[in-house]
Amino acid sequence: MKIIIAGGDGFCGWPTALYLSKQGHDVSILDNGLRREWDKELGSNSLTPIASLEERVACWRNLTGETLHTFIGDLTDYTFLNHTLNQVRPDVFVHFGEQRSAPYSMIDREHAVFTQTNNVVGTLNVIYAIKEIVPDCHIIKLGTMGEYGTPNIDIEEGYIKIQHKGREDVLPFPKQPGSMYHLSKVHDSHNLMFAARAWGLRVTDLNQGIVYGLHTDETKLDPILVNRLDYDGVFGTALNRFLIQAAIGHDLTVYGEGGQTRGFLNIADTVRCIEIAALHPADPGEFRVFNQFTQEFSVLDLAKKVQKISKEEGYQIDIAHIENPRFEKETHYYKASHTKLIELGLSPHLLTDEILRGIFRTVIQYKDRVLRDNMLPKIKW
Ligand code: NAD
Ligand code: USQ
Repeated sequence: MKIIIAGGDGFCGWPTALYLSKQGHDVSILDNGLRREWDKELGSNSLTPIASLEERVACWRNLTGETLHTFIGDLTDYTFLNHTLNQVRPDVFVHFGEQRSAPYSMIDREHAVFTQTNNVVGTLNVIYAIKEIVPDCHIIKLGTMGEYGTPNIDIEEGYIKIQHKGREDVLPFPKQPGSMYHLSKVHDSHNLMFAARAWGLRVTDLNQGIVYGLHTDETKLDPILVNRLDYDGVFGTALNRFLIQAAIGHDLTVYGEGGQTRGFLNIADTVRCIEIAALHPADPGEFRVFNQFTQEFSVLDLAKKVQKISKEEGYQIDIAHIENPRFEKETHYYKASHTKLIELGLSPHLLTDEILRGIFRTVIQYKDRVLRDNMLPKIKW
């Protein structure tokens, strides 16, 4: 298949591009390089030293003989997007290309407006360009489990059957997102659902949980191919942050009580989930939702797991319950359905001690690059 990966220079997009290229697909990366600029704005860095996109692509070609085409530009630039789609005429458009940090979106009004404009306008442009140029192309859009929030009932995969005043319907599952970023994903979902219904587009919305790990089989092949890994208080995510904190002897920063429970998955499962969605496209007019995670954990559970593994590796680390910078529930019910990707063939990499130890040993190699001042959260809402 001809596949465009928007956001293909990022944490999820880069390993996905490599993986799909290795499976024999003709892969094009579209990215505006903004993620690298946000590091400069925040005075931060990736734990791993990442090569430029040009170096990455050249290395992959030298190693495998495969070409990753690159289109450097912004999804909010319709002319650029139009040109790219006309040139590639993709069968699948994988959309990772958004501002994805909840704290970044909550810095101030400007960052909230930027996040929602970037994400919502970018996705609207994708919808219109595909409708105009390649209406049969399957849009695989990265949503987030955080669109649902933490309701006091089981979370379904996208839709819920509701009985009301003697009548019944299957309706989109209620959304209660927790940041301006998570809200942007809800707006995207609504726009995509409308486009599928109104114009017959094929859409899969992947409500992904929090991704952990960094390496896939492909990114391990050469240091130039290494994936980025965020650890700061803005872009770093739970579990990856805890592992890196343990590596530098920093207390594990559990926010508040730590009962916040979320869905998690290994980066190796992210790339496979995209492949599965691509191999089983949504029908024309279908807006399909998969909950893309493999296990649920509370953040305190994860901190305890990291504490145990690091102790076995000779690092004595404390868990600190620091003041929660976020507006969110710290103890709540959480049970989310996630069967559809499994039914289509996903065999998850579950979080064993072995896997955790492997990631810990990897991050240890890079620990001298950590900027300690960036570890504590500074953005509150
Ligand atoms: P990332 O920031 O590492 O990568 C996103 C990439 O998109 C970056 O390379 C950035 O430069 C590019 N980008 C952003 N806006 C763009 C635009 N307007 N035009 C072109 N390129 C643009 O993020 P990630 O962790 O790889 O996440 C990818 C997607 O997966 C996001 O949509 C995110 O919401 C979703 N997601 C991520 C996680 C996670 O734990 N990382 C979990 C759930 C969902
Ligand atoms: N948390 C801590 N300590 C930390 C960091 C986070 O306790 O040091 C807590 C947060 O308060 C929150 C939970 O861990 O309750 C998750 O926070 P996170 O920063 O790991 O994840 P989140 O802000 O939800 O965002 C990340 C990605 C985002 C993606 C989302 C998936 O950045 O792109 O959409 O995970 S989900 O959480 O399912 O919505």
